[in-house]
Amino acid sequence: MTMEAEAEMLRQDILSKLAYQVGARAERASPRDWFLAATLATRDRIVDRWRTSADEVVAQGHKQVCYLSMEFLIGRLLSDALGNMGLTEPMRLALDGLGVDLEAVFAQEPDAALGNGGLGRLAACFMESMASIGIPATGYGIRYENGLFRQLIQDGRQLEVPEDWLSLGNPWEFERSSLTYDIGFGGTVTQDDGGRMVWHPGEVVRAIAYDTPVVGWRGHWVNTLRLWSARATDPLHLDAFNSGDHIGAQISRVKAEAISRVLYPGDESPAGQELRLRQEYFFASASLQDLIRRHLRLHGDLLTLPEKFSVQLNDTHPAIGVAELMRLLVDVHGMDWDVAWEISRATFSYTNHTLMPEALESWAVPMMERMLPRNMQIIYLINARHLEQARAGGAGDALLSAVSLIDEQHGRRVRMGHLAFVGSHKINGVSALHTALMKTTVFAELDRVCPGRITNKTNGITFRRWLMRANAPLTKLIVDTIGPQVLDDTDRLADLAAYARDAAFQEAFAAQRRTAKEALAKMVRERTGVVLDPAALFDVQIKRIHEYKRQLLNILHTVALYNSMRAQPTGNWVPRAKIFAGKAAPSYHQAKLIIRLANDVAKVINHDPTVRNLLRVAFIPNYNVTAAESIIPAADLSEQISTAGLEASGTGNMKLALNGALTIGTLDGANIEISERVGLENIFIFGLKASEAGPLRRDGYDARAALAASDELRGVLDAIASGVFSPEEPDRYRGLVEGLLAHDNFLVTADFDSYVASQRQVAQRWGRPAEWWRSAVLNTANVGWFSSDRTIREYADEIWDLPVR
Ligand code: 26V
Repeated sequence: MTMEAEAEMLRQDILSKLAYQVGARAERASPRDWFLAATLATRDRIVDRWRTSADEVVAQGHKQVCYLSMEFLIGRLLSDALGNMGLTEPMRLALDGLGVDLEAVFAQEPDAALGNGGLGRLAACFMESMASIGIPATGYGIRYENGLFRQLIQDGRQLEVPEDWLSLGNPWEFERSSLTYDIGFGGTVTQDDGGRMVWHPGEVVRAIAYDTPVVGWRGHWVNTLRLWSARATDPLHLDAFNSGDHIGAQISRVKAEAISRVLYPGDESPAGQELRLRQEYFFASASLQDLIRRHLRLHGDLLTLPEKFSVQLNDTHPAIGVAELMRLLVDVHGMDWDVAWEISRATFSYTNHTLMPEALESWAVPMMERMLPRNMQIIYLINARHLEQARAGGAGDALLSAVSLIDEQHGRRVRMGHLAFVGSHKINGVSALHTALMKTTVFAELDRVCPGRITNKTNGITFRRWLMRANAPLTKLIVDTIGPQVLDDTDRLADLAAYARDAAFQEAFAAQRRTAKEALAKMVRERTGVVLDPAALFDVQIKRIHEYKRQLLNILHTVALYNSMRAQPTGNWVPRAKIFAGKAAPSYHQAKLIIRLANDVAKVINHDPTVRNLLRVAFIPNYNVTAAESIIPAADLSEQISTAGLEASGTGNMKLALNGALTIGTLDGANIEISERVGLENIFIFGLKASEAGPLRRDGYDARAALAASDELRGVLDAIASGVFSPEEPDRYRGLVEGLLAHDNFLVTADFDSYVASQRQVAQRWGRPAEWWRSAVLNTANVGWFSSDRTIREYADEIWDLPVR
């Protein structure tokens, strides 16, 4: 079909959707109406492939993946879906003919922020890659009515307001009102005459499925993202209502439906609340009940479950599923315990995303007993057998208490990481370093008792979203240079290396960057009032705000630059724009203080005429997937400066390098593997290594030596502590600076000098454009391996035992 013919058909469909589904007239349709109509027309085209994909799974009996994740940070879907279907240009043409601008339509779509950060975005990239490779998969999660909060910056401070992505309707989802499962909570457990355990829940909540199609590259395969929404089983609570207790009737409904109301906004610090455990059990149970129903329908016999399904646990959030699958197999389906355990372990595998001790989930035993009495009994049974085996293998008391599913040290808690580990046949880390550290820290003892299960799967990103869509002009340049095969095989990016020294190519590469920077400068001006010079070096740190990620180190460097520039305003400075974006957990006071400091520093620097053409600082509010898509193509320098050993992988590091930003970073997470591929000449590595930082942190690092040795550091900390950036409240940051000197847990002062020295090399390289752009091109050329298609192939091969087509 010609593009014009395709566009004409789309146009007719859009008009029909507009009239009959949106109920609007073309003459008076709002941008939102056009978005709905265009999306519905796109969705129709995906649905046909969705059905043929599902039919093929049935006909061929393919093995399938269930990806269980509390978070799917999918962002906007329309441009992704059109791009993968090859319909972007036909759609542009179709809308042009109606006097509607495609980009304006894209801008109408709310950003679905059903996740906090890296873990949730990884789940979204994986879903796209599984569809692109043609691996049958279902993503299971929660349909939060409110995703991650929207961040406002007011007087330099983070303010959280609710995000209501569903308020105007969601044209992507299909409500499956007949696909529901009942989820029990509380109550009692009895034994029936046959000896079977019977759970009588005190409360039952209904899970309703909402399906969203996930279309792969070139539209060959479509998978499903199935998100559960909570409903009261008896919404009116008629008994209570009729007896006059109108309020009581409402309360139980509200309590049930609260389960899918809102995403927990904390990342890396476990929310001890009951609601969180209710969310986890709710979605794990619904997903596993659905899995069993699907398996029985297709294959009839639960004994073959691991041959036909693999269940990946995305961190410990769905780990209660290990006990739940046992409950379903043994109690509900009457299977023998040992057989059920074999099947469970062969079905489950678990990905760990963080070693931070405070992020390892554990639940108080009394709460588990109250909320999930039968699951708690099952956990005890699993633990008894697990400890018995360990003892038989020669484990002594110390080892037994370390590998026990119950932590007896901290008031009896269930260790969810241990439960996931024991219940899985494979456990993976997300970068080579992270996996190695897993083996020597959190899972050292379990690795001894259950050897051979730990494996590495270095993270990846989908190039469709993070290169082709986010940076269409660069993609076009690449395709024009090395041919279109690169669109289907990311390894072909390596062919760009031949052009790294080519002056004309460098110029074209730099011109693309310049265009993206102009667009970002416009956005920053509109959203913050800060004026950025597109000719300046755009130095970018975008990620959740966390002490271990060390935005503070970057701010200290900003102040160091400022001090030096003011001391020598006519010096030979490289103009820089320091760009920050990221959200802090609402209860994470230190992280919020860092946001405030960044904004206060920005305010003073941006108003100081001495550095007007040399230094600007912008904090872009409300960082999300959509913001990332416009910041990443405009970045010259990528800040990946976590304390070594603490960032499990990072994936923003990959997105920025792919788009040709140079990394300044520590030897942490996937930075190490990036440096191995781009070459140490094309990356700026500084600071302590994990092998040095780990012991230093454990033994208690003393910042005073670093302070005594560095005039520059003293100058920076003095300025901040004395109120240079908070003149209206000079002591605002005194505590922060004193805290840093008293207990610098993340070794900010230890790495400061090395970081500043490395930043000087950055500036020198920028001053030699031919070298800079050569390095930039080599970054893009050498990171093809970080495609999530590669990661998924490794999972398929080594964890899921799936043939990859
Ligand atoms: C943990 C918790 C703890 C309980 C309360 C709510 C909550 C929400 C999210 C998380 C997980 C945060 C872990 C996370 O996002 N880790 C990141 O995972 C990325 C993908 O593997 C990886 O690249 C990052 O280095 C890692 O920080």
